[in-house]
Amino acid sequence: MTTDPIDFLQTPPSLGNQYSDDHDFGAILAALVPASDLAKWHADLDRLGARAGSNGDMLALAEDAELNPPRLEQYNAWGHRVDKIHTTQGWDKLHAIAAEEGLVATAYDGQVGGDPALWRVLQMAKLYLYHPSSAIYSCPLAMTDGAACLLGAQLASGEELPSVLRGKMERALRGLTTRDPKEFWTSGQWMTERPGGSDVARTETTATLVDAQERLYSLTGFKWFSSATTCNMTLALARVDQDPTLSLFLIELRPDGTDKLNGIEIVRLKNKLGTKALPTAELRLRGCLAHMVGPRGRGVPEIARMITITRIYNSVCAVGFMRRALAIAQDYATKRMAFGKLLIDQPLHRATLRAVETEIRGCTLLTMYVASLLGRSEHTPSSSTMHAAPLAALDGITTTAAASAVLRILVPIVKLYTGKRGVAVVSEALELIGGVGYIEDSGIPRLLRDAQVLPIWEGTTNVLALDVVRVLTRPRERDAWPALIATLRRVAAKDARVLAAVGAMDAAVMHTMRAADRGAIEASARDMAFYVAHVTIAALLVGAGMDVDAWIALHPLQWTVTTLGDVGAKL
Ligand code: MFK
Repeated sequence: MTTDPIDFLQTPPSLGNQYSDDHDFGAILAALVPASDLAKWHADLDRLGARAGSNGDMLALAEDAELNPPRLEQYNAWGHRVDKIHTTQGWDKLHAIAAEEGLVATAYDGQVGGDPALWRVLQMAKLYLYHPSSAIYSCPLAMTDGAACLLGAQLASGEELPSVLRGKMERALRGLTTRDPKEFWTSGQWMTERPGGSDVARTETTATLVDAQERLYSLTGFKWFSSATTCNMTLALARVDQDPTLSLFLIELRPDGTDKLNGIEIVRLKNKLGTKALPTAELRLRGCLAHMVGPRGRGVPEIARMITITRIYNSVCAVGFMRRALAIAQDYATKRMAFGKLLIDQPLHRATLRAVETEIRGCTLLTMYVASLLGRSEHTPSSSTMHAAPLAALDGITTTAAASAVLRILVPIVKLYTGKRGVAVVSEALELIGGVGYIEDSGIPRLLRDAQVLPIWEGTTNVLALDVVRVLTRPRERDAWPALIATLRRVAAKDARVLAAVGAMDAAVMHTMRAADRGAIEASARDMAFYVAHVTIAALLVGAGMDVDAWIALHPLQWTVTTLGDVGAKL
């Protein structure tokens, strides 16, 4: 039988099990976790990997959420203000799946068993699988986890709390970390205001004392970017009286259990470039009742705990998107013929796929290593983890303090690097698919639009690069850099080239920090951060026994000017 050429129809790409098909990810987990623990996690990860693929249930739910974006009903037929956000079944079911799969709970409830220092690795592995098929339900989960982390630390701090507030915090923590979809709470994180997205010190929202004993305040102001206003609670920054610094507040959005909002008006939903399924709103606060959490005037350092978590989520989401775009491009390359060969057999196409794969491997290893450090900053690792997890055995980070020091410098690095590379990698993969990759209902353009939020949300590339400079210069945080260098030396010990690159990076960064001109230091911050990311990833690849040559071919371990213009070259 012959085929009429005008009848040609391309077989579309499809997605298999997003866990078991991803060999690099398996190798990365094997470098971070003892084999016996990984074997116990296998069924859990395999099930979620199947749910996220073409034969699973999640993609149809995400499609429903994307095609039926949230709708704000501000007034009812009788003219009463109702401020109700309507979401679709797909979005609501993705909430339920997040709870059932323990996307947040895995890091808290101990259900997985084994060494608690490893729970974050499993949790972030699940997020990596869930996120690209979730229509960005991962965004509310990031804030939910950040809030759970912050409230948990506050409750455990030994600080005397008013009984009503303690009860509310405990109830919130239970809701944020449950696996029961009906009881599962999500949290917001209200920082951004009209005068400041990055410079949160410019917050205009004011807090007026209502009841000193209960630490109860009334908040008035305007929050400019509040994602998932469907959440149960939020943590918000506000200024008490004329305080020079901000305080942190816990707000229950609908405290009486009805739809009635707590002194909050939803002004409008944002019309964003991407993340269309996610209800992001502008809010006016008028007499919103809120409890102060943490010491007065310490709101920014308090919310920094939450930001650490959301920045790690951002990185996992970036590598999840990169991998998804590559998975589609790889499968397509085995189905699409051009110039007499399948794309996968075309040398240049294949080389481009390999370069993309190399970038993703490096980004994912760095991200999951940071997840392992987060776990070890929360729980002292057991001796069996330190012995049997290959990278932990090499890095020798056995205390929560040591893990926290390295984490402090690597969180802005991993966030800025993966956020930025995420857009480039997804764009490259889209190009590898060709014209159909540019067509809306292929679903691929959505990946690119959504990836573009990642270098913005939770701090832009420049803001994070300047955070790295602050860590390098702030006396209290100055142990972070030497801790990172010592770690990388241990991890890269087997490879003389990479070991030399770690030494050269230490010298170059220290030299830069000694420059008299603060402006010159700041102007070089971004290139420096990229350089640190490249060398750190090379060291981790050596430690994990993965292909470091391909990485170095892509990123020679030198300080290069990555920004537009020549600011870095002036140094
Ligand atoms: C996914 C879908 C999204 C939908 C669309 C959304 C679009 C985007 C919407 C947004 O606006 S997202 C929000 C973007 N904004 C940010 O993420 C905030 C960026 N700004 C920063 O990260 C600033 O560096 C920060 C607000 C954290 C601090 O700036 P400041 O006010 O200059 O504070 P400073 O003086 O650096 O630090 C104050 C204290 O906090 C210090 O402690 P001490 O008082 O004890 O010395 C710092 O050590 C501590 N601190 C600051 N950053 C920290 C930290 N501690 C730990 N980790 C950090 N990262």
